This record gives sequence, structure tokens and C-alpha cells, in this order.
Amino acid sequence: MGSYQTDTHLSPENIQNVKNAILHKLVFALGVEPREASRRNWLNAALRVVRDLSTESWLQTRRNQAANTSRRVYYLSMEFLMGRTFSNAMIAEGVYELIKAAFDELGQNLENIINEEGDPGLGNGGLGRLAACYMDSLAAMKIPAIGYGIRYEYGMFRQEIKNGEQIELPDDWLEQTFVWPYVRSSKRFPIRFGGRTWQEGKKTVWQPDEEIVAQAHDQLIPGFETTATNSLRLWSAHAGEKVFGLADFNRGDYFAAMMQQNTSENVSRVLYPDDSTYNGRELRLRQEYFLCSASVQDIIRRHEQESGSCLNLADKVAIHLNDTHPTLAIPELMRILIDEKGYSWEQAWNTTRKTFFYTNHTLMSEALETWPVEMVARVLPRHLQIIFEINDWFLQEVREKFPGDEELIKRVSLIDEHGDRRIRMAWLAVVASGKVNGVAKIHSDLMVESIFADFAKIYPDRFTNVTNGVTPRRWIQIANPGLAVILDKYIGKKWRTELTELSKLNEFVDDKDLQAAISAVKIENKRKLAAYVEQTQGIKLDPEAIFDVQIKRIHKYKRQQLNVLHIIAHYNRILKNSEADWQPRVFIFAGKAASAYYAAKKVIRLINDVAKVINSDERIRGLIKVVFIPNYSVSLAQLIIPAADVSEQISLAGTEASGTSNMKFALNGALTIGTLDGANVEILDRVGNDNIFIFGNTVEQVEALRRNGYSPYHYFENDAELNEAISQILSGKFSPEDPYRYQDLILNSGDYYQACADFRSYVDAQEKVATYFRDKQAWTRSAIINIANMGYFSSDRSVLDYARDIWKIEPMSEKQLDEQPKIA
Ligand code: NBX
Repeated sequence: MGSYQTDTHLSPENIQNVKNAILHKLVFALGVEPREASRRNWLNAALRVVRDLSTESWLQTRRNQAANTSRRVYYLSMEFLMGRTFSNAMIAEGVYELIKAAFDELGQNLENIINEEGDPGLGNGGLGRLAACYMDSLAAMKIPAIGYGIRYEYGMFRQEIKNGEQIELPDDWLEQTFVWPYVRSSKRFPIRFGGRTWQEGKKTVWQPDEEIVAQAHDQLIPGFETTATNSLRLWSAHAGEKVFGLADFNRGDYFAAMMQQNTSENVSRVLYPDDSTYNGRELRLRQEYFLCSASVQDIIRRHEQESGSCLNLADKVAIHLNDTHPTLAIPELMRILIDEKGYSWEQAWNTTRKTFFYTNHTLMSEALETWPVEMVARVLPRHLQIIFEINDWFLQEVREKFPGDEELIKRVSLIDEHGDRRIRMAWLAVVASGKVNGVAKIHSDLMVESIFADFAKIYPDRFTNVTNGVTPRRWIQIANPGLAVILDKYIGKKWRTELTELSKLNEFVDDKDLQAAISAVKIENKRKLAAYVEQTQGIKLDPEAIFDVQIKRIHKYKRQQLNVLHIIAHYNRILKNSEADWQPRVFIFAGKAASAYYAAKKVIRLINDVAKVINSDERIRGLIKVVFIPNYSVSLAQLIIPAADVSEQISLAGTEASGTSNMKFALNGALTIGTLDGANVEILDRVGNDNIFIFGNTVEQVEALRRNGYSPYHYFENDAELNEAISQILSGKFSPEDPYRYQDLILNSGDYYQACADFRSYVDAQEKVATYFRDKQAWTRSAIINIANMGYFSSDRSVLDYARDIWKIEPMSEKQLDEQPKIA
């Protein structure tokens, strides 16, 4: 297989070609002899072979997109959690079986080679993974799209657990030669900071005092079974000549000049590991602007190249903001149009307002970005002016619509005048965007009732919902090949790109063969996970036990502590009646805590302390095992999710915008135990009450409790099991060497997320889970109903919703993708 193999048929000749292609790359691209090759070498050689295939389609797609001058979307995100590329690319190009056969002949095991690939952790959690699912779906759905992000040198930290505690270590992902991206040395843009501005007649001049360079690295995003191949362009920061501080050089101070290089390159050094609290550091502001400026410059360059001028930008370009993190793209576009392209303010503003779209991912006020005016004045003085001008324009519009309402003006002003003056980035994103969407129905409804209520009055048509989705290629075909085989047999192969085909399974929910096959695959997946846990942590898990899984960022609102309280209560029950016929259960956790989030780190320690006591208590005869799997990642999720029986989605109602692992679990046949929060609500709508375990207070009840002065002590005093569990934690039963370790947890911290209020109904729901699990047939039937009704939650559906309702972009046809002559 050179670059031009398109015949993916599993013939001896094709296998031989692939073998030769891999050997060729091994020798001539990597300089390694076959007999000396390590797994990593084989992986890199094969990655190169697959990349050649994708590269052809990629260049072809770019030419066809340019020739069709089709409208494109640019997806700006500070995070992309892509996961491994190799299997994904193989299945997209349809060469998985060929490569497997070639490696068989080479005496190599493909699965081992796949597992050799590192997992670039360029994101925190749901928001970054969503961007990755969307990149996959945009390509598969043939929607012209380019993702823009930052190529952090260090992504999310590597988590180790020492003495039960989280330790953060640098994750040096670039260390493993990563052969997938192309470095585009010709795509470099200057990024400027600081300095001052002045007026020259009507013109504003900005003289920055610092300039660095953004360098493009392109990853190919091959669409599944289509030649459509999009790009993800990640920027790395470099010292430009100007940064080398000519002054220092001239003074002969080479060393000082080189030191400054280090400082400029800090911009793309490391991902901020905070996922839901706002971190107002200047370096973060610089990172955000770095992404925005490089991307907007690149978008304008491409548009001018294709259209000859900048004029019809809004007709051809949609820029999507993944949360407010890339909102500086708004004043950056304004700046370029006005200062560099000579637009009038009105022309620039009219273009900008038609170009941007914004997705909100959280209602929690502590996560909302606000930058101090003073800091922005220092780092981006020209942008601050533009933001003030946008604010003047906007407030005038509001005054015309709602005369005399000065309270409203204060609330909606882009500048928060309380205390030190701050720019409200979410307000700016709303004012400048054609559409603003939430990520699940309940979240989008709450969004217009709470944080954006004023704006919904001002701009009633601006707000909408696009429920999140996940890609079935990665989350079924790659993660759960056993399930994929069953689906192919019962409903055909189309589900990979038309996930609603799954509904055909509804006919077979009582089919004994299907039930047997589904539970056999589940057991197989549980064995695989158990083998991993035993190998990495020495804990033996019984694959017949219920695998009950909560994997996600550790956060108070996600309420891992509620899960722990139930585990302790369940343990106490067994101790009180150890002879009863208890259902064996395994409770699995994984997830990272932000490095400065004290309470979240403490919850990790509590889980591990509780695990230590329970796992070693012989009186309970292994009926409960608690496991914390370190260093959660996309690849670990691919191993854990298909092995789950129970999916824990237990956030306090009104706090989790959507959740996406909830979708992945149900798609893989786990039953959800969850609150009426985020996309759980829509999962319930589709699977029906009998096939999900819903518990806990509703949003309205949560709000009523808050209004009436919520007190956890009320529940603590009135619920004996809750009382016992909390008392044990507080008295050091799980931390005898340090009995006061958990004094500040739960009760004493006020229980803002009302774990105590939901405890009783959670424990009752868990009881139902255990009882139901004993009826293997009923359980498996429910699992099938879950799978059958998850078609809606495909990210293909989500991106088509965005394309149709928000960006107004038509997917390309295969014909359009084939119009331009091929390269070879
Ligand atoms: O976005 C998550 C929400 O919490 C989930 O409910 C939702 O499903 C998901 C996708 O829409 N938000 C999230 O992951 N946020 C971050 O990771 C984040 C990262 C940096 C930051 C703030 C939030 N400064």
C-alpha cells in the first residue's frame, strides 16, 4: 500500500501490499530494521501508512472545498481531547482488517500495537471530548469544518495515587514521537501583546510592545467511509525575531535575548487543569488571545485567498465558540476588519455579528469568565477599546428597547462595575453571536431562565438548544467491537453513520439469542477490565458482580461523595446481616481533581481510604470491592465504559449541563442511576421509566430547599444510615491514623450540593438496582432497550443540527467531493 491504495479488500495481494508499505515506512521513514523494531516503531510505521491514505483524501477535500467556495465552520476550542488516532483512522479508511492481517503475517499483535499509542490529553473533560466527537462527526457528515486549538506542550497532568492521594505529574505527550500531525512551516502568524494605542485622525493605531509567533500543526480528521477529510489545526507559540529583543542583541546580551524566547513560548506550554472554576491568571488570558488571534488571521487569509477579498466573509464563514474561552476572537475580528482592512465600525460590527455562534456549557457562576479591565488594558489595549465600543452600541440598543430601566442596563452591561471593573465574557459572546445554545434541553431552558434571562428578553430568538452527542465510531465500534458484531448481525451495518438504526433492536428485546449474546459480550468486557485492574493494582474483581461505575472529573456538584456515602451504608448493612444473600458489587471510580481544588482532592483520598478498609475486611467475603483507577483518560474510558453494568450520573439537579458519558454508557448497555439533570432527562424520555433508575430532588425542589435555608443536619439527624455513615467518616473509621482527616467534608462544609437531601432516595434506588440485577433476563432486556433507544445521542445528529439551525451549512455531496482532478 503506497499512497494510492484504495482497494481495501482482504485479498492476499492487498495484505502483501500493506505489509510492504509498513516495512517501507519502518526502514525509510524511521530508519529502523524490522528485526530491531519495537512496538512503538511498528505503530509509527503503520500510522504513517494510514496517514498517507488520509492525506490523499485530505488534499482532495481541501481543493474541492475551496473550489466549491462552500460555507465553512471554524470550531474554536481551548481543548480537544482526541484520544488515540490509530484505530480511528484505520476504521475511517476501511483498512482495519487489512492492517490486522498484515501485522499477523509480520508476527505482531495489532491490539498491542494500538495500545502503544499515547493519549494526548489536551483537554480537561466533557467540553474537550465533545469537541473531539464533533470533529469526528463533522468529517463523517461531510460538513466543511476546521478545528482550531492549542498544541499544549504539556496537556492534562498525569495522575498518580500515593497513599490514597492524587499526585500531579507532567504529561510529556510529545516525548513519544507523535507522527500523525503535519507541521506547516509556512503557516505562521504574529501575535501581539501590550503596548499602547493612539488616534491618527479617525484611525486608531496600536503599537504593541511584544510579538510572538503562532505556528500551525495540522492533524487530519478522516471522515468515516467518505473521502471527506477535515483538519484540526493546533497552534504552538514561538519567539519571533522581534521577541528576541533586538535591544538585547544590540547590547550584545545574547543570553537575555534567548531567555525572553522562553517566556514567549510559555504561552503554549501547559493546559490549565481547571474544569469548572474560573482561573483569572494573565497567562490564561494570553493563551486565549493566542488561539483567537492566530485562528482569525488564518480564517481571513484563507477567505481572501478563496474569495479575492474580505467582503463577503459572513456569507462564507461561521466561527463557533466552544464556551467563552475563545470569545476574544470577536474583538480580534473587529480589530482586523477596522484597523487592517479599513472597514467602518458599523460594517465590521455587522459582519462580526453574523459570523459568531456560542455554546454555553455551564450555569455555575464560579465558572463564568470575567477579565479585569485593568489586565486587559495592559495585555490587549486595542481590544479593550473595541469591547467598550461594542458595549456602548449595545447599551444604546437596550435603552431604546427598554427606556428608563437603568437596573437592566447595569445587569447586562459588558462591564461589571462592582468592585474592580471586569469584562463579562459570556455577555460579550451573547451580544456578538447570531445564536447561543445550551447542550441539553433542561440546560438550555434553565439558561434562559437564569444567567441569560435578561438577554432572552432583549434577543428572544437568539437562544436555542443542541443536545450533545457522542461518536458511535469510537464509542461502539472501537471501544466495544463485540457489541459491534452483534449489531451488524441483527440490524445491519448502517448504525455507524445512522445511529437511529439502533431502534430496529426494539423488535428483538425478547430474543433469547440476542440477550445471551449481549450478556456474553458484557461479561467479556468486564473480564478485560478486571484483568487491567488486577494487573495495575493487584485487586481481583469478580466479573459476575455488578460493575457500578462513576468516571468523570471529581467535583462537589457531581457528588462522588454521595456515591461513597451509599457504599459505606451498604457495607454497614452487610456487616449487620452478613449471612444474607447479598449481590456482589464492584464500585469503580476514576477521574482527576483540579490541582488546586482542595475538597475534590480530599474526595479522592476518601474513596481510597474507604476502599482500603472495605476491600480488606474479611467479614464481608468480597461482597464489595471499591476501586479507584488512576489517570483517567479517553483510552481508559474506552476500556471501562463497555464493562459497566451501572452508570452513575448523580449530579445535583440543575448543575450538570448535559453530561456525555451518560450517553456512552447507555449506548454500551449500562443502566443509568441518575438524577433529573442534564441529558439524563432526555435519556429517560427515550428508554422509559422501567429501564433507568431515577432518584433525587428535581430542579424545583432543589431551589425550594435553597430558598428555605437548606441544612444537611436535618437529614443527618433523621436518617439513621446516613448518620452512621457520616459519623464513621468524621470519627476516623476510614482514616484511623489521622481521625480528623475528613472533619471539613460534607456536614461542616454546608453540603451546598445537597448530597444529604438525596441520600435516602439514592440508597433506595441502589437497592432496586441490586434486586433487578438478579433477574439476569430482565436486566439484559433493559440493557438492550437502552442500546436501542440511544440513536438520538449520536454526535452526527448534533453536528447536523448545528449545521442546519445555527451555521446554515449544507453538507457536501460525494459528487462535490470528487469534482476536482485527483493528484495522482
Ligand atoms: O461540558 C462540560 C459540562 O460540565 C458537561 O455537563 C457537558 O456535557 C460538557 C459538554 O457540553 N463542561 C466542561 O467539561 N468544562 C470544562 O472542561 C472547562 C474547561 C476549562 C474551563 C472551564 C470549563 N476554564
